[in-house]
Amino acid sequence: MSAAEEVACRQLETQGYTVLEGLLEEEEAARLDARARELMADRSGYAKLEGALNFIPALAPLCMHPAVLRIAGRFLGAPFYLVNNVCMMWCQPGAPGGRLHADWPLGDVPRPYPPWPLLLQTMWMLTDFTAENGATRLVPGTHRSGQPPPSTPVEGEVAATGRRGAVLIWHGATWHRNGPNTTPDQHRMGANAAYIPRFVHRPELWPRVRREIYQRLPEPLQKLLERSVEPVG
Ligand SMILES: O=C(O)CCC(=O)C(=O)O
Repeated sequence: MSAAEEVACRQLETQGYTVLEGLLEEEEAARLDARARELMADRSGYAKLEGALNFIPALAPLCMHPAVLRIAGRFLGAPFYLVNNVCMMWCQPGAPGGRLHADWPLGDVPRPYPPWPLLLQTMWMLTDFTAENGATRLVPGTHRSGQPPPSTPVEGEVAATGRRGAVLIWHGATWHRNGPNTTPDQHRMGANAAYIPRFVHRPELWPRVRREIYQRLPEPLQKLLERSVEPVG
């Protein structure tokens, strides 16, 4: 693991999230952003495209980026899996902020939640993420609370900002939401890929990868998706 990855792991342990800059070429991030926008018709403010690997196979290198896999291995043990295919999350100008939450599968888990992650989340920044354009907001340290967020306002939220090509990684128990996009004209596009340890498995919840797409993916990514591919026939 590189020194930057060690720092990222420490931040994940203490704050529940970290941002690694410059993992993806800015030009490639811009291409993926443009492709996602072409495919997404929803202009309602905060739009999602689930199962995006089926439509944008060029997302594959993000899902199996070696730095992300090393960090995921540290927190999830081996083997771990990619669960949600990939979900594009587009925060359009004027989009309202989301509701603070902890991630699946914690809604089904007795409290206090375990300290180790049942889900490790990544959000690839395909545009710059700024405090104004809807960068994901997180409440540092809340992954250690063992609880979901209260319904009352919470102090100490931080916007996870970064340049196009950075990746935000968070422990699924860290309270978070998309920030509001208060700009008139700046878009925020993220590609979300989530990893689970072997003992967490609910394939019926996630968009399966189409078999013809799966067969063309590199072998390491096929392994990460082997429980998420469409059945034969
Ligand atoms: O789009 C965002 O910044 C937030 C995403 C989110 O809340 C989630 O993936 O659980």
